[in-house]
Formats: sequence, structure tokens, C-alpha cells
Amino acid sequence: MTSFISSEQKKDVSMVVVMGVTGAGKSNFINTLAGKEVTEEGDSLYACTLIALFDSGTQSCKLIPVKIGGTTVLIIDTPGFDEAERSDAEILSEIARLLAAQYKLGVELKGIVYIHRITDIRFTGSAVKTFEIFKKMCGEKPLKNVMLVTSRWSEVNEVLGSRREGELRERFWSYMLDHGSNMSRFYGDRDSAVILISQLLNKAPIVLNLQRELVDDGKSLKNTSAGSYVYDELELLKGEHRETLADLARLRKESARSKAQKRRIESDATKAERKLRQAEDQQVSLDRQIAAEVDEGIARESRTWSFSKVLPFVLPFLSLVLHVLSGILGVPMAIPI
Ligand SMILES: Nc1nc2c(ncn2[C@@H]2O[C@H](COP(=O)(O)OP(=O)(O)O)[C@@H](O)[C@H]2O)c(=O)[nH]1
Ligand SMILES: [Mg+2]
Repeated sequence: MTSFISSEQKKDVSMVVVMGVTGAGKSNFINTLAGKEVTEEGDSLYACTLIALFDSGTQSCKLIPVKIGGTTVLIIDTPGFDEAERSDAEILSEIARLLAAQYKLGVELKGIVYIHRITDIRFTGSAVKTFEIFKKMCGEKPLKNVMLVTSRWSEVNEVLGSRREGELRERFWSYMLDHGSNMSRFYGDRDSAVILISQLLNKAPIVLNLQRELVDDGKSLKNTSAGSYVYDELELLKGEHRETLADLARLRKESARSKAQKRRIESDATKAERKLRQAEDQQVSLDRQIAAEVDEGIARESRTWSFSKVLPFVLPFLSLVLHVLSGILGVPMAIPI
């Protein structure tokens, strides 16, 4: 379906994904990057899109088109793998759908910005998990298009910040830096955000490990490196819930318990059983063919185009991409067609 789009048109649109834990400063970074563009240029396409996406109130991925130089960059704001309302499996599925669609549509992926607060003293469990999934999604080759960004520099003094930066460089981020990733500071101003994104735009486009696994190899999400990591984490979690249930079963057998204690045991057991079932359901939800789903989504969305009685080749590539991606993700878009 993308054959009617010339490679020249494709070059006008590219994509950058922003990742990091909740609260790292992803949305702040993207707003800073996009904000001035929206107000200065007053382009209704960008303004409407931005408002529609940020008003949606969901924790899902968001698409924000930003104009930098002569090109439009679709910035993807992703949720961290630590959301209370959404499971890791759900979040990964959504990111996977989006990346598979971008790859199939032929939009160039220029890189990934990974944001980390310089104020964080240590890597928490969710930071480790988000970073691990991110690494597995990437694979090795695309690491040269990864920008490791530290945020919240206004909240640390320079000496302390530099020391923590050194720790990140030598410990947590050394593997990625050795494989060509770059490290950068975001000071909260638009210029530093633009410089950062521009560095990625100058690079050759990348194909992520996850995209090759899903689209080229036709693997189910569960069988990809990132998917199997999430699956295995769920397996560990299930083990913990089973242990809890076994402990509670032992307590149940012991006699001489008060009514209150018995009630407590039953309520704890119900909770553990529910969590066990949820983990099982999440594992099942990873057993899906993302590439096939995306094909269906693209076919469905292109039918909408033909219903609108407008020939696809006269439409700007950007509008088409936004239409398809938002349709696949179920994100509301206010794009005038
Ligand atoms: N002081 C300061 N606050 C920030 C910075 N970046 C983000 N914040 C605040 O931290 C909170 C979380 O940021 P947000 O961009 O929503 O994080 P996200 O979950 O990664 O999208 C918000 O209240 C922001 O206003 C920063 O560089 N400096
Ligand atoms: Mg956010």
C-alpha cells in the first residue's frame, strides 16, 4: 500500500521514539520541543493534533508531529514500564504495533531518546525493567542512533550532577556507549531539545531488533527478545503468587485461629489468586501476531481513505501516516483530510 509514495515524500517525514520511566521528563521534553512550533507557526494541523493527543487522557503512546528544519518528525511519547493502570504486556504490545506500522509504512526511524532523571540516586526496579526492555527492543546495531539524555539539571548542582553522569557513563550506560550511543544533557530549553533531535536526524535510519523479529521474521510478540523478557518476568511473578498461595494454604490447615485471622487468610488468598490469573492473562496476551494485526489495520485504514473518495497519491505522506498510525493505535486525531 505504500508503493505509490515516492522516496522523496518519505524523506520529508521521519520518526523518533522517546522512552524512559514515568516522571523521567519525556512529555516535558516533547512539549518543549513542540510548543514553540505550535504557537509560532500556528499550523492548525500540528496544533489540533497536539491538543487532541494530549487531551486524550490515556497513558498510551502519543504521536506528536514537530517541524525541525525542512522535515516533519513524528515524536512518539511512550509510557514507562511502571504504569499502575496498564500492564507491561499491554504497553509493549502498543509500542510494538506502532513500530511495526512505522516500519511497514516505510517511515524512517531516526532514533530513540532515552530520558533519565539526573536527580535519581539509583536505578529503581522499574528503571531497570524499562531500560532492559528498551535494550532488547533495540538490539545492537541501532544503538548508534540512541541518545541517552539526562533531565532535571536545574535540581542538582553541577558537581553532583557531573559525578552521577560519570557513574551512568561507567556503569549503567557503558554497554550502550561502547556500541555508539551518545549521552547528552537536557537543560529544559527548546534549543537543547532541538540540537538533540537534530543530531539524530543527521543519522542514517535504523531498523530495530523488535521490528525485524515481528515484521521480517513474523514472530509473535512473545517470541521476540523484548516480549520474552516480559513473559519471563511474568513467570517469576506467578511463582511468587503461587508461593503466597502455598503459605496461605499451610496457615489454613493450622488450627486455633480466630475468625478475624481466618477472614484475613481468605481475603489474602483471593487477592493472590486474582494476581496469578492476571499474570497468566498477560502472558496469553503476548501470544499475538503483531505484524498480521498491523496489516489488517493498514488495510482497514486505507479503506477509509478510499471511502473519502480522495486518491491516496494526492494526499501528503504525513497525513496518510498519521491517519494510519492513529487508526491502528486507536488514538483520536484531529487531522483535516
Ligand atoms: N524541575 C524540573 N521538572 C521537570 C523536568 N522535566 C519534567 N519535570 C516535571 O516532572 C514531572 C514529570 O514529567 P513528565 O514530563 O510528565 O514525565 P514523563 O512521565 O516522563 O512524561 C512533571 O511535573 C514535570 O513538570 C525538568 O527538567 N525539571
Ligand atoms: Mg508523559
